Amino acid sequence: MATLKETLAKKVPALRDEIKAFVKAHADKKISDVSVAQAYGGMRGVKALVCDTSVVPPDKGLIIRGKPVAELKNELPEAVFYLLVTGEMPDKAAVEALTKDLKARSKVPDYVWSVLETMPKDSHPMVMFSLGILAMEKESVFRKKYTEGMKKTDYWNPTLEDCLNLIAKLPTLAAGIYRMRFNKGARIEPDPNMDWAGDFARMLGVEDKTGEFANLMRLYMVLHSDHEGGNVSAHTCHCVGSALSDPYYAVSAGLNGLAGPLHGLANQECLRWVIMVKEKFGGVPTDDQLRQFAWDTLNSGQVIPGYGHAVLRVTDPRFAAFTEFGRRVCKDDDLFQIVDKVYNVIPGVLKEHGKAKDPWPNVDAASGCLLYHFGITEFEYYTVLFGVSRAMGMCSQLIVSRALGEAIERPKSVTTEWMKQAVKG
Ligand code: HAX
Repeated sequence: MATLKETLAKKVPALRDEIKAFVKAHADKKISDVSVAQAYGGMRGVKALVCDTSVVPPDKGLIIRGKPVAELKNELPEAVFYLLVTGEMPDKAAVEALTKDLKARSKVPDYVWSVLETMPKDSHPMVMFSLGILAMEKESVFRKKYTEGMKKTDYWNPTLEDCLNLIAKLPTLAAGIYRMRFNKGARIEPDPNMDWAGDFARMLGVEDKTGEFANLMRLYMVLHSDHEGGNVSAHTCHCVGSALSDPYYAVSAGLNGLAGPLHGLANQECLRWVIMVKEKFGGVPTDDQLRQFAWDTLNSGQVIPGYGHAVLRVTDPRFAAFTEFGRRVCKDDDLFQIVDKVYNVIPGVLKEHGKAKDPWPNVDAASGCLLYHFGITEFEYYTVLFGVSRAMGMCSQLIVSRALGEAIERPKSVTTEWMKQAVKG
């Protein structure tokens, strides 16, 4: 058994040397060209970032450190975090040690609750979540060590400490926000004997006689954990972290990007759309009714939430994992049946519509109806769950960046006038 920190400490020096030598040997080799369309079009496809925690091949979907996400769906999120950070799958004892370590760090300072209690009652839960993390910045070990004076080669160590503290506290913080924001009663304290995601499920206070809600939370936390480096939340976190802002600043910033409707907020939008379908047709519609409803959405200038992706060009394997769970646990649920039917109808509609490059469902298309089934009916909260999970990916990317001593981000921007001159040339 080697703890996460021991494994990382063993790997970091060799990894740093390997990358240094690689860059020195190939410094001038070109890996990407940039077109005018890419510069104005969200830099889609430009290869200018390095992220070793995961890749998303358009025809396969998420692969974490060489393992397709479908192979990880029965693992605990703690094991996946260990894998993300170190590139190695931990043994059972190492997972247990990490769970224990996280539980020992899981208390949220009282001043955070005081800050959140002063917020307007109708604040978005993502604002509360992001602010709660930012409020905890004074706990940063990285900032303290940096202020005292620290060698660059040591940066990864306090970054890891901050990330472990942060990840440990996120379920407590997120569950407390759920109970506060939606008047669910007093906060439920962490249980030191439970796993990270199972305890999160318990602290939310959702009734769970079968234990399947805890299983859903474990699956949810694994599936949303990482999605390479260029998506808005990961890239924002990386960019802010590259200025050596500590993980509290960087993760809070990344979550503010996750809160956008084209990114993580799509899961709340998606369920809203499915419920509109159910209300309009008084239950599960026919294929023709659903097709017409989808066209009405598109013709009114809106997107079909949960469908399309900037990188993927197949059904998202994370969607497939959620629908497999739904078929096992709630196949007769009306909303789940609509989600299943939407999958049969929407890709055809989007193909006919002819705009979306990817007509297939992404991760957000199925998760909401499962949460709703277990009684989490407050859509506005869904992105917070996504955020708790995605913090694992953002943190692992930050730890690796600090271990490699990556530079501050500073790409060159140009003016439209410069572009006009450049295309003439
Ligand atoms: N419904 C309708 N139109 C869509 C569409 C959808 N689901 N997906 C893409 N399009 C449209 C785009 O709006 C764009 O139209 P314009 O040319 O008029 O601007 C056109 O098709 C081309 O877009 P694209 O290249 O296929 O897609 P992008 O890389 O620009 O955007 C998005 C990817 C995910 C933002 C997009 O597919 C979308 O808006 N989907 C719906 C929202 C959604 O599900 N977001 C969550 C994505 C997963 C995620 O990050 N979760 O966090």
